Amino acid sequence: MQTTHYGLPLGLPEEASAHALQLDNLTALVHWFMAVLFVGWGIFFVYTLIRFRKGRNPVASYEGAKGHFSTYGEAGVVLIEVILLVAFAVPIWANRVNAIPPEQEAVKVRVVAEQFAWNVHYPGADGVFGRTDPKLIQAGMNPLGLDRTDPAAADDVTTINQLHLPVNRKALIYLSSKDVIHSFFLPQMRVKQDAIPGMTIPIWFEPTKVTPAENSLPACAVGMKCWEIACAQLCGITHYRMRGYYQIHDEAGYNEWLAQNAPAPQPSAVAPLPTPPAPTGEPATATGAAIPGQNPAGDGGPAPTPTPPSGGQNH
Ligand SMILES: [Cu+2]
Repeated sequence: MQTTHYGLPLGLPEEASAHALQLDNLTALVHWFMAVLFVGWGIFFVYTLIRFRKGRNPVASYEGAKGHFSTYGEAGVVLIEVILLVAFAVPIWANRVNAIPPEQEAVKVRVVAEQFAWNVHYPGADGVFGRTDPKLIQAGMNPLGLDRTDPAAADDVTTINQLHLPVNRKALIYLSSKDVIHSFFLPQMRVKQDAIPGMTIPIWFEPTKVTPAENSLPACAVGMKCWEIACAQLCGITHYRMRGYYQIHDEAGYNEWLAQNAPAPQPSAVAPLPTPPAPTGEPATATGAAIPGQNPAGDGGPAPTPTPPSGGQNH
């Protein structure tokens, strides 16, 4: 099972995305390059110990080296590095990272990191993400602040710490964070990107392998062998347990998962109508007690607004 790249057993997780092999080959190449530099400079170091030993050079030369060899050498190194950067690194980066596929070609998902979880938002059948509003965020109930009254939000699927994607289709993830800098890491996809508050960063990749059964729920939970969404940025006191899991399905399995998790269509929208808001004898106390507990922002202003949705969710 152990694979090698240019003769090196890197011991990396399996390659399950289209660009994984290229990335691993580059990693191996860089290791070989480092080995050559290490040996080369090691030999040079030993040479200087012998060549400039005290016995042969009792008095240090105050004039130093003559000639232009070192100048040419340094200019040569700069030139090679410029070529590596301009001719290779920048174009490869632009192709792999910045060439974001058109939305209609890709499966698009929003991932919003927070201390200490991954919130995942699918646009649903209409392909449009419903409106979100920080004022609607309720810990546990609505961590994304999704406005279910928005028509585009009616079919949206949300999950916590679960990402599901189809194989052989480009995945386009819009990554952001609610609080601090996190890092979204999918080891088998060879994807790692910082999530930065105030920014929405697109990431794309193409899964090429369906997650093996032993790495899929429920089997993987027992042996802790799930394909993991790891947070690769120390983000707070329980950073270590900021772990989600992700699963790559075949097309049918993915559609089945989506269908199973799609919200029930009409009843929730209809429910508030026949049930008018109960007249509250002590509005200030009742709403005041409910809102701060659910919403850390504690926006006391629009007190009547949060009441109807919570009545609707009871149905
Ligand atoms: Cu984190």
